[in-house]
Amino acid sequence: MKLHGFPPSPNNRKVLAVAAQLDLPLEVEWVSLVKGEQRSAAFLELNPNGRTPAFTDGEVTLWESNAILHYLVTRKPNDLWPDNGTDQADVLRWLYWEQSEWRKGFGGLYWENMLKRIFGLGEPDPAAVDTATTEFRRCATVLEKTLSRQPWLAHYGLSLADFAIAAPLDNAARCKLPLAEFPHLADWYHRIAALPAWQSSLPEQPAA
Ligand SMILES: N[C@@H](CCC(=O)N[C@@H](CS)C(=O)NCC(=O)O)C(=O)O
Repeated sequence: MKLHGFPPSPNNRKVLAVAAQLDLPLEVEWVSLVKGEQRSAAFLELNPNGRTPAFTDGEVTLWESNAILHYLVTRKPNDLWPDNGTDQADVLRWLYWEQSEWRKGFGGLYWENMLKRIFGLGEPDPAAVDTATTEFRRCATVLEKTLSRQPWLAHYGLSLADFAIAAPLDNAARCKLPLAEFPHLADWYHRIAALPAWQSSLPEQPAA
């Protein structure tokens, strides 16, 4: 199994962490977003969207990070994907939310406070930082409410949803995500970050 991607970015990071948690061997072929390698002809053969990650396993080629997570959990028995339909719907709800809402929740601050510098596009714009901070707070409030009632995002226990949604929080300090305003969310992230699989799959971060 091979991840073709840029390990530090959240949609790639989650794949590395889930593979480590399941103890599945996963090779990594770096596709540098900093160098624009996601637009190379070779990468577009794997993912015509020109976005990372792409994933291959023998004849199988997949893109969309959450589909890749689902592929991984079907490889061996595990608890990250539940076996009854109600719990599956609970996990899926969070995976869809991650792609539709959470992406916007952290994405603005990622861009302003980290990615602009990495791409040499200048300093954060204060007005954009304000808007992005409001968006982060909107999404973080949803997580905070859930995590004030239960230890993990899905009712039944630790699941793919936790791995997918925790992935961007590795860069909380660098991106100035106001995580400390959300104590249950911060505590949940620290519990995930303490998992041996999370630690063993921590990627190298690009320099600004
Ligand atoms: N829905 C896609 C999103 C993929 C995505 O946005 N990947 C980012 C990195 S996290 C990327 O490759 N961006 C580079 C670009 O858009 O040029 C997934 O979950 O795989």
